[in-house]
Amino acid sequence: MTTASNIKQVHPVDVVIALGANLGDRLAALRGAVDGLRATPGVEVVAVSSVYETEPVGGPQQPEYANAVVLVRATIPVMALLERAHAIEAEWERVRAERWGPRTLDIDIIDAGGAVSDDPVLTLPHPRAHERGFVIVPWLEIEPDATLVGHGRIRDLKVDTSGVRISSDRIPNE
Ligand code: A4P
Ligand code: MG
Repeated sequence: MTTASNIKQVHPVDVVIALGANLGDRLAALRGAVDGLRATPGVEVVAVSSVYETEPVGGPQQPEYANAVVLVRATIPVMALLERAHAIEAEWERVRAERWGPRTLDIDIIDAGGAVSDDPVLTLPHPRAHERGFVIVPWLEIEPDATLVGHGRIRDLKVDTSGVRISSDRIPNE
């Protein structure tokens, strides 16, 4: 097994992070997540996508999501970034009740400099990212030439984007 703690990377590493929320004040949660990342020592927020209104994929019947993708440059290990992501989720009173269920804030690490890990604590790249319009569409907006390790250029992926609509909401990047 390739464990996440064994990932050897030459820092800094470009990390793609997906944000999602479908309970409470969704926009405040997405903005809070970016603020939390920006306040993390060793993390520089490089780009933030628009906010997208997306139909829920999987799980129980649940409200629409607000999704966005953030590109950061990190000089901390990716495991430390995941721990930080969990702490930010906890600040937003994220409750883990059921898999794929509704949540105030979800922060997923999609790609970390092309690293590959099958560690269940941190699987890289995110195993479902390549088939999810709510990840690929916002990512394409901020990084049109991006590749996803094992899947090639993200613009060439065959992804169902029918439930993904750009909104006029913005997350400040400053
Ligand atoms: N984990 C492993 N790899 C990663 C990674 N690359 N990034 C572990 C983040 N976490 C990772 O996550 C469960 C465990 O996965 C954690 O302990 C972490 O260490 P979780 O956030 O508690 O649970 P989850 O989010 O319900 O599970 P999962 O598998 O991350 O769900 P998905 O696949 O992210 O799906 N529909 C729309 N429209 N928009 C959404 O944002 N999100 C989901 C969640 C379902 N449907 C959605 C959306
Ligand atoms: Mg998650």
